[in-house]
Amino acid sequence: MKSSPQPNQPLVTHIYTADPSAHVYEGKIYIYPSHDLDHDEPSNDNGDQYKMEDYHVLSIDNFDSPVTDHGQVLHLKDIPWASKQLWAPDAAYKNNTYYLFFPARDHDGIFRLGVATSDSPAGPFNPQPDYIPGSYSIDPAVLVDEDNQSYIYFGGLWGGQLEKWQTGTFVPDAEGPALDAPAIGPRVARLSEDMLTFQAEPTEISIVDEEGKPILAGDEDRRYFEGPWVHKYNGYYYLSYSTGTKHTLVYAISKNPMGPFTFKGEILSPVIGWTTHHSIVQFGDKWYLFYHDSSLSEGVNHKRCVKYTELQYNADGTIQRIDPYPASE
Ligand code: FUB
Repeated sequence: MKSSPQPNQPLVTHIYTADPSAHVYEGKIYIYPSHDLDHDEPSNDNGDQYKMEDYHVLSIDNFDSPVTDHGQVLHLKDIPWASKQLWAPDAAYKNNTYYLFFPARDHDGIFRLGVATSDSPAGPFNPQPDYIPGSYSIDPAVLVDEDNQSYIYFGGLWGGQLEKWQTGTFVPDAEGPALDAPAIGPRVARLSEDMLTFQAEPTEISIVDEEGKPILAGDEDRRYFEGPWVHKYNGYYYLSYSTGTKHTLVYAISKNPMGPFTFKGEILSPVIGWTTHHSIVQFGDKWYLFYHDSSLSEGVNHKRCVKYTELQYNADGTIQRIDPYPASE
């Protein structure tokens, strides 16, 4: 008999998985991860080693039940506009439809965001023929707010190409800002009612310190790198993300889903492997962090595994920092 997933342990070991976006649909937890390919080619800062070609969906009825792998739900070959690298996806539910949002490089090598639809949270997903007009970069995360308005957050530095979009158009050789200039922020756009297009051009989110001053590009402990996630708690929007080079997950809060967001602190200390990427979801009366590390491959950055652990808030709404490798294990 298959066993139930344990906190801080790989959810599955038969495939490499990463970038978990977890949601509660139909009373179960569905996890939408990247599916890392098992290869031994060299790595670079452009992320060429992340050459994923398909998506699987995982689910658990609850934390006492085994993980189901629903198999391949979308493949690169079925996405007309995409050429390679199916990176971190997210899912959303609206209009009696499940939407899978995902990044991939188009046929010019530029990262774009696509959408695929299904009538089941477990897929399979049917991709739209073209990418979302006006979309770029990576790591889409979608929030369907209580008033039914949907927001898409996205963007990633380095291999995610966000530096190249500072002017609003793609500048292939663009560099990041000076270290004492405001850091590049993630992007946000309201989604159309049918979830297939942006209502307006994406805007840049400002992340500021407690005094309202922008976090600077040289502030690697706090500046945005990739992997945005937005959840709501006690009337606040929590934007959490990876700092990239410092390998931590951090968060900032706002009363407005479009920002500005005020930096608050760290959620998850560095994990094994270069990347860190997560989602936060409520199930019953508890909150959970889904994240990944490279422990399953003993540290190979592009062979990762998805894990979960409980997340706790303090009385003032701040989040307690999580150690991914607690001493009791
Ligand atoms: O999985 C490929 C990329 O690695 C993701 O898009 C980033 O967030 C990082 O986890």
